[in-house]
Amino acid sequence: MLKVHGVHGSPFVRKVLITLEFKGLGYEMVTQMPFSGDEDYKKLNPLGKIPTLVDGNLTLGDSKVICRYLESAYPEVPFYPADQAEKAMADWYDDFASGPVAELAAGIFFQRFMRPRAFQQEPDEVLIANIIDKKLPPLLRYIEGQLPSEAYLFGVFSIADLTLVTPFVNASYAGYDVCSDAYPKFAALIEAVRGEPAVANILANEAKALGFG
Ligand SMILES: N[C@@H](CCC(=O)N[C@@H](CS)C(=O)NCC(=O)O)C(=O)O
Repeated sequence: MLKVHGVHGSPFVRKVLITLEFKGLGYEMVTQMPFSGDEDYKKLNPLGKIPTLVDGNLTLGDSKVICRYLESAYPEVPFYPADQAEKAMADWYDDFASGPVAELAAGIFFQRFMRPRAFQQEPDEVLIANIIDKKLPPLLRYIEGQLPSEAYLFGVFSIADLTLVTPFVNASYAGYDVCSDAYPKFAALIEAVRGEPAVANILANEAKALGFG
């Protein structure tokens, strides 16, 4: 059986779990905390990052690589666009959202969600304001400009939509929601993606794991 090493709450683990759920693939989740310095885990993934996928003899790190592999190895329920240009755009959105966007969303999440809970520290609201007021808006304007007037990027729900949305699930746990007045298409996309059955199922598991459910 496929194994995913990671924990709920990571935007990267979430992306892999939703891909598996969407494709209807069974898997086992092996709890692995990030930043644990676990030397045994580093034998699977020398970077120590989550997620890692194990499929028989294959061990893969990096959520984008994992989702790409799942699409090639288990193509019955496609989660990537078929068109080559759209597929390339999906990869680009994945890099864009997993890099700078996720970093900023994680900044809000870390300050407001993790710091009080894990370290009993107050969030740095100056740093958060700098992210929300200065750093995020150019990236959000780019996303808004990429979106069609209705529904999903490439007609039907795909990894491309998921990858843009998943960092903002973390930001929403920390009380930040994309403003629907400023970014109406992206706010609508986030709602639509959250309503997809595969996403709602994983978010329900995540809510339980994080103590919301
Ligand atoms: N590019 C990687 C990023 C994974 C990542 O940064 N995961 C975080 C948890 S959300 C992590 O494991 N951080 C621990 C570390 O950086 O040592 C992916 O897409 O899987």
